[in-house]
Amino acid sequence: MNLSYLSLGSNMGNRFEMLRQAVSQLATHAAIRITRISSLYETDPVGYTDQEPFLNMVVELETELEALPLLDVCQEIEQNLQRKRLVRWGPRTIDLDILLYNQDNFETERLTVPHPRMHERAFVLIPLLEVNPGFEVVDTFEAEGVRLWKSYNSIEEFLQDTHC
Ligand code: PH2
Ligand code: MG
Ligand code: MG
Repeated sequence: MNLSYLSLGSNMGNRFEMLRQAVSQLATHAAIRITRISSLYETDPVGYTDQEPFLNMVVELETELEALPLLDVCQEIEQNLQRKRLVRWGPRTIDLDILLYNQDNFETERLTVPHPRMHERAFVLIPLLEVNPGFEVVDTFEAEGVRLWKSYNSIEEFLQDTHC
């Protein structure tokens, strides 16, 4: 079994519903078991800053899938949720990024693990540390621009929350 951490983000349309649908599609995949979810955070846009704030979260999962098939699943979910990306780092309905896959380090054309920019991004590190406080974060990072938005006691509670 493989352990992986994904970052999810949305800043277009019903951001909450995008995250909920994405987590629901991961959770119902036969080869994936979500083991923990972070709280949802509202975060100032990083990189390309002239866009709406994001909702971000991190999920921990166990999977029988190798990393590239897991990436395929992430990209299918992005397609299912009508992702349209016009600008690199620009607004998107949903973004699913593989942060970590076991202890692996590799770089292919499609995927680099660990995610190359995760260590400088508070919108990734804060929810990641919430899910697994054991991670050693290399540098002190700026925790600005990341606000707790909503917390859940369980994955089920999140998936059943249709009132946001
Ligand atoms: N994703 C990006 C670029 N900038 N900023 C925030 N706050 N949250 C994101 O998920 C995000 C971003 C590229 O994927
Ligand atoms: Mg991304
Ligand atoms: Mg991405």
